[in-house]
Amino acid sequence: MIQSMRWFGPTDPVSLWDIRQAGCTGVVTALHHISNGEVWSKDQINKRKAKVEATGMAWSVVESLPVHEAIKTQSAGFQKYIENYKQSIRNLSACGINIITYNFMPVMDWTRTNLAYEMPDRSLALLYVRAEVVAFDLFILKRKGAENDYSLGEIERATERFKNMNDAEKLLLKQNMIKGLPGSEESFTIEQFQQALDKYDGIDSENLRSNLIYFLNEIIPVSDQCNVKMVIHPDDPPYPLLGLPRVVSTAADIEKLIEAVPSLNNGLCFCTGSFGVREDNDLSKMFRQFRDRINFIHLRSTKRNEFGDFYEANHLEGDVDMVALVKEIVDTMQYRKISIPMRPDHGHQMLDDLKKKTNPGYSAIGRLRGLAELRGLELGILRGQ
Ligand code: DNO
Repeated sequence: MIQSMRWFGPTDPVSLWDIRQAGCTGVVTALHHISNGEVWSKDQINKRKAKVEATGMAWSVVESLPVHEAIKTQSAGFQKYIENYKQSIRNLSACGINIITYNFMPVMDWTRTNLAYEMPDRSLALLYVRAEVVAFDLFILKRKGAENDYSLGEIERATERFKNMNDAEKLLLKQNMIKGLPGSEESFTIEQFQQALDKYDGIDSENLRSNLIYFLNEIIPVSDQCNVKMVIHPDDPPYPLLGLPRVVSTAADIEKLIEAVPSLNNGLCFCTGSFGVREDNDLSKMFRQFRDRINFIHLRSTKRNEFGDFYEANHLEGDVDMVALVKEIVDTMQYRKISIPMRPDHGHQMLDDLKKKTNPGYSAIGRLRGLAELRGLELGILRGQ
């Protein structure tokens, strides 16, 4: 695998040299300073590329070229945003960058309720507590009709949880839900958040899927022309949230996208941490099924419980059978005769990073630990053949 790490650009507390010292040859980055919907110019792309290359690494993957909300809802201006998107693909290709990640999650990108969950070894992990999401929905956002989306048991657990939270905890939960985690393009006040949700009134999963397929039919021919691999990131977590549909959560979802737009450039960012939250997602099987179009890999594990909660485990622990999966990846790379870019996704905040202000999930040392373990695992598998 091409070992890479995500870099949020010049304001990231983790430097490119830190990433190089972690043993990476690839950098995953995006032009976060350009607002969502604008064209990425060749000039801006080349500037970023030169920064990365000055440290002896390559800009291996774009994560993400964001999809404007108007495209997801097909509302005013969406065609213009699609044209801009196509131009950004062309510009990236002209600058020699040919793997582009994006997602199609309505309103919110990845979501967690607690960004500092203490593990037994005192490192801090990211946690998702379903009762807290339900409590946010029912008692903070007070979304109309929210109670119809949950079972009685879920409402009871949420009520109980909310009763036991103090004001500071409630405020923190609200911020975690609406402020946007690192890499998310959106950040809201509660009123803006409700307005953003309202735009999905009347858009169910079939409408969203059809808007995604429309978008793919527009952009994949462009990526075919300029030899760019588009990779969609799955929903995180992989199910509907706050009444919003999500359509990239399971193998069946991916199959529908491929059936509609078969080009191999209509590809997948295989994120084990996102897919792995669902027990019905058989990761090794899915990897094999989509192996011809997986062109970027996020490796991470989660540990779930029966209530739909999960925390981010160490990379080789939790519910993801990482050994089986990396074997599958090695096999695929040999069959395709390529090396696929991979990044250790997230990591615990640990050691010296506990004293620092870090981007949740993206501190240096936890990711370095994950990468080192994964690198060893891959080498062990290769040598054992
Ligand atoms: C979270 C990330 C996501 C991902 C986007 C891709 O840590 O994996 O924010 O970058 O969903 O568009």
